[in-house]
Amino acid sequence: MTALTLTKQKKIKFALINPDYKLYGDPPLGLACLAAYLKRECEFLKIRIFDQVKEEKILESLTKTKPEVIGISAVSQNYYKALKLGKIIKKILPNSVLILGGVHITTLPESFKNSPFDIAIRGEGEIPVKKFFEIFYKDMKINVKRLSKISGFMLRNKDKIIDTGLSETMTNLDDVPLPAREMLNMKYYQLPRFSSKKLDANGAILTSRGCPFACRFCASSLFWNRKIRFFSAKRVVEELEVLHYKYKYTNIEIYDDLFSINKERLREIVKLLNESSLAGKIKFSVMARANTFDNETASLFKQMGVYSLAFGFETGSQKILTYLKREGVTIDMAVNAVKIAKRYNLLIHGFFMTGSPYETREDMEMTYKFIKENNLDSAQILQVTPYPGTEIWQYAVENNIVPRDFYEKPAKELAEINLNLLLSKEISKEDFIEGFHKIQGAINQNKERGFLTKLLAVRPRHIRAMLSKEFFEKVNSIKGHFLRDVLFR
Ligand code: B12
Ligand code: SF4
Repeated sequence: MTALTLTKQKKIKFALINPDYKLYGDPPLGLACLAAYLKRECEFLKIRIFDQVKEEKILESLTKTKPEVIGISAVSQNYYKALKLGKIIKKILPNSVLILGGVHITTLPESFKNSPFDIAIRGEGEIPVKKFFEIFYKDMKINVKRLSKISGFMLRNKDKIIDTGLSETMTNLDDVPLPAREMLNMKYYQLPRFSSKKLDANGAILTSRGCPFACRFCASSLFWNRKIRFFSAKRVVEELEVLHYKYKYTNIEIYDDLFSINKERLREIVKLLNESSLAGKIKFSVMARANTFDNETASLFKQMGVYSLAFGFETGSQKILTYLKREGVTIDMAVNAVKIAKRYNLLIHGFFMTGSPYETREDMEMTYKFIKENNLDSAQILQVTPYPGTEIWQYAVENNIVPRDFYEKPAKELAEINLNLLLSKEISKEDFIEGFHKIQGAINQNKERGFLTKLLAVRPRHIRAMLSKEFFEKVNSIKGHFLRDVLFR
């Protein structure tokens, strides 16, 4: 790699790529936050985000514009795509600096060694990437000596790999500007969805970063170093105004792992929202955690305009719940959370997982019963997937269920059973399949009810949106995903 040259007046071109191309995708808010922050902090940058762009088109554009720095974002599930794209980019643009960021490399840093990336950023991106560009702007080459003193970097020094650990995080999240949605392909995130209340498009917002808990299957708390930080209530309402007035969303999904954990902030959000011109104009769906959900939270949700709650119930078996989420979380808390939500007339979606270590057919039966008895409005069951860095991953690797380079190849589609990934030794494959289908049967009964109700809500404008050129282009490119994505997400 040779040093690049740049006249001082010229801007450094920085391309940021989300390798997922998916019908009904979700906006990559992490990239949009990073871009907004860099735009403000590094005026010498010319940033472009590639989201919802096919690989051929990305490569065509990169070849033409030759950005000095190219960054790819990846969670484990799409790491193989980032790897493939990175290898091609390295061949066609050997002088561009290629950076990898996101959850995968943060939780499985060993992936860096045999990858085509020059640098990787581990953890929150804003501070290390800003520092990288401040140094890069002066030298126009990777200054390993200086970068190796900054946290958050993986670097190459001849044959050696340097890992400076997790990045420094922003102390005040409000210092991150509103996500640069104007740089995203927003039209793809404005299609009507069957999962929304009236089939409108779903907007998305993140009002905090992190989680203090330590569930054995979850990479999130690990990524954020088991800490949680919040955007202020004022900043949250400001972003909601943009989502509603600029992007016309009336349904908004709050992506946070634990939106309601800070009650004081929740009260403030409800107050500010109801005092603003947005009062009553937005319907929200949020994630909630059963052991932190109570009457006051439900009441605040109701006042705010929340109509749907998603709980990670995971299982109906106390033994498996204690294994997955550790001590202190009980099935009774889950049952109680359902009762409270119903009392406040909130729709309840339950996430469940099965195939966990130590799970038996009897444990699966308890999950089936939980779904049946609690009369949830909708639910989803997925097979437990080992994500790097988690205890479940460690178990899967130690028991030779997954190789360490598992995510370098395409993973099997979700919603399909993958018997090679069955983590429990206490259940036969046949019993697992039978149990899984039984649980899915209970869920589908609910889905059919919901689907028929929603069909009745279809309006001409939804049909018009679905008949758009882009819609068909995307459907054609991913036929297999159509029904699941459009109808049942
Ligand atoms: C919202 C969310 C979703 C949404 C939207 C995803 C999206 N497009 O953003 C939905 C519901 C669609 C979703 C789907 C999935 N998700 Co998700 N999701 C989240 C969640 C809750 C927040 C993500 C987020 O926006 N974070 C906030 C931003 C600021 O962080 P960020 O995106 O990581 O970006 C920062 C840094 O990583 C870095 N960075 C990111 N990219 C780059 C690139 C470069 C070049 C650089 C330098 C830096 C950099 O800078 C950013 C700013 O600081 C996280 C958990 C969490 N709280 O983080 C899980 C999480 C990321 N999801 C996870 C998973 C597993 C999935 C799915 C695979 C689930 C599934 N089984 O289908 C899919 C994969 C979809 C995909 N391809 O991204 C796991 C990832 C685990 C792993 N090891 O990969 C997480 C950590 C949750 C968990 N329980 O473990 N997800
Ligand atoms: S599953 Fe939810 S509560 Fe558990 S560690 Fe992950 S984000 Fe936190």
